[in-house]
Amino acid sequence: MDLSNLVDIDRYPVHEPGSEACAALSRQCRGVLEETGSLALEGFLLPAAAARLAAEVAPLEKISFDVEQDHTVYFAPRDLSYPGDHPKCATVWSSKGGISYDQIPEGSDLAALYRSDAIREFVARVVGLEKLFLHGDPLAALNVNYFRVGQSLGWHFDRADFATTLLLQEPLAGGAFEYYPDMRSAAGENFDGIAKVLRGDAGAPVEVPQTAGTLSLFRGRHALHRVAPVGPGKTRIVAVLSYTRQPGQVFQDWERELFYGHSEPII
Ligand SMILES: O=C(O)CCC(=O)C(=O)O
Ligand SMILES: [Fe+2]
Repeated sequence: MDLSNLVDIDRYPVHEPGSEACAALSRQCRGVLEETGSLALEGFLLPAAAARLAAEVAPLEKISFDVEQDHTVYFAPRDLSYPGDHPKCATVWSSKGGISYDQIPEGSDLAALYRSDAIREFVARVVGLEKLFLHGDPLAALNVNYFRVGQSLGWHFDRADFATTLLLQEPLAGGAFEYYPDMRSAAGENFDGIAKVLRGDAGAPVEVPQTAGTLSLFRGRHALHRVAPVGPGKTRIVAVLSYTRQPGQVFQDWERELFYGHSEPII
């Protein structure tokens, strides 16, 4: 596909994976991601393309599936053998609407961008993998999330190695993606540090600079992160592009029900 109508290829020459320009960009991005755990490519989408992609999915907000839950930072059930303010027991609140891959129009630019070999190859290089595959699940592969006024994603760790998101519409107020790098490590859970964040005692988090059209890669296994509550005015609309190391990965029906409110593709 021709990425030049979507991506600012002068700044981000991802369209020619074999070129030295793309190799240099990938190396540079990989360095930033390895060093900070986060990479935000502002203006990855051309402004007109960002507006077009947002317009493609804005009408779908009304059919989005709302998920609201109290959960621990691990998304594991509360362990009541710990005190209430311990990270294993304390809960945070999350609320957002989402649509699944089957609900995103087949011919949309957003779906085309997700399926682009060049972009997938670029992401693989940046995260240091030889190859990535499109997620095999007909619902989970590509999602769009809507955070309306008051909605947010509470502090949490991801289970996946990395996440790839594309901000399509920035809120007028609030809704920042915030994180504390290296909050935990393979060597230590740092419950005290996490408890401080939950108490609001940890000092300012790092904020990922995201504007409409920003492509972000984030390593959230050890970085505690959240989407701050969105203020009034505009919904935060973000696409989540899922890639996997192995082909053919799918969700269980119960997982689809839980995340999307349906388990069979709708369209
Ligand atoms: O909405 C985003 O920018 C990413 C949210 C996030 O951390 C997640 O989905 O795990
Ligand atoms: Fe996350």
